[in-house]
Amino acid sequence: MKKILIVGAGGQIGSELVTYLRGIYGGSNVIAADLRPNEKLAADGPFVELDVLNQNKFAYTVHKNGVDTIFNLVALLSATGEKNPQLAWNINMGALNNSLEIAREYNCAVFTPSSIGAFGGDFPRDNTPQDVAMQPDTMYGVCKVSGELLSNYYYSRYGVDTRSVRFPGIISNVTLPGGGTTDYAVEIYYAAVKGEKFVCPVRDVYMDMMYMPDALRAMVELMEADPAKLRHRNSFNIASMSFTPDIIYNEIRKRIPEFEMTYRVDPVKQGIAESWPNSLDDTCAREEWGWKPQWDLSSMTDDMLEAIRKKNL
Ligand code: AKB
Repeated sequence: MKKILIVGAGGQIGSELVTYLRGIYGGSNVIAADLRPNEKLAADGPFVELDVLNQNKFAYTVHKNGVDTIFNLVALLSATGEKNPQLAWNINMGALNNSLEIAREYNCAVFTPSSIGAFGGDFPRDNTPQDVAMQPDTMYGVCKVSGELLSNYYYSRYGVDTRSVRFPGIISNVTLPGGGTTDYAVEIYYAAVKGEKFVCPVRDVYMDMMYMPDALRAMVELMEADPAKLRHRNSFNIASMSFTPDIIYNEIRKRIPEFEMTYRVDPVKQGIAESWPNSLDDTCAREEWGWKPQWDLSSMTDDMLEAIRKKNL
């Protein structure tokens, strides 16, 4: 990776990935692109206002800057996707299709995250294997499975170096997520620090989660991995922790005993959460490129509370 373009850079993952990659590869080698202007991302490196569905402008940006790696982070998430499935398909698949076509033309590697949302239907909920039938119930999941297949196709048919992980819910303290089923696990920390009662939209359901520093490291380690060792490409199960709302609530209460949580279940989010794995088996990622998480619920909770307190909200 020498010249990197991150599309969808203004989102929850992108806004931190830009900083992380600039720290590794140098500010001028990491171009951030987003639909909307973003002063923060433009402050310490190149920034392009880009609608990824505009294939000509996307291709021009890659060509003009000699880009060799594209991180495609454009996506409508699971809960938003259910409000407007056609829009979710057009954006999620349009961004991926353009990324792959441009990568084919300009010889780029492509990283596109898949998700625990790719699973659905009848499959083992606990320790969900890497390779299992995937019949997702959401448009987000349909896009993720289609994206995995399309990315593998571009690799086998055209030799495009496509790689991906199935992200759990990502927990972070820089940019808020939006429209996801796992968003509660970020929002709960903000409520706790602000001294507010948290109203949780899902109940008694385990979902895999991951702290952002592990997610950032996973993307770089996979993209830097020796291709000869990869038996899978799109997409690897990765895991670090799995909990229910009660479990994360009690972890926060160990530090803030007066914190209160109540439930107002959102049937759409609850249904989605129940259709996803309780926990993933990430053996293949561990064996093929050395994946190993560094954060657990307790260390993440300490770090999240400290970081959010510093924001003086
Ligand atoms: C969502 O909840 O939709 C996402 C995801 C797990 O992919 N955070």
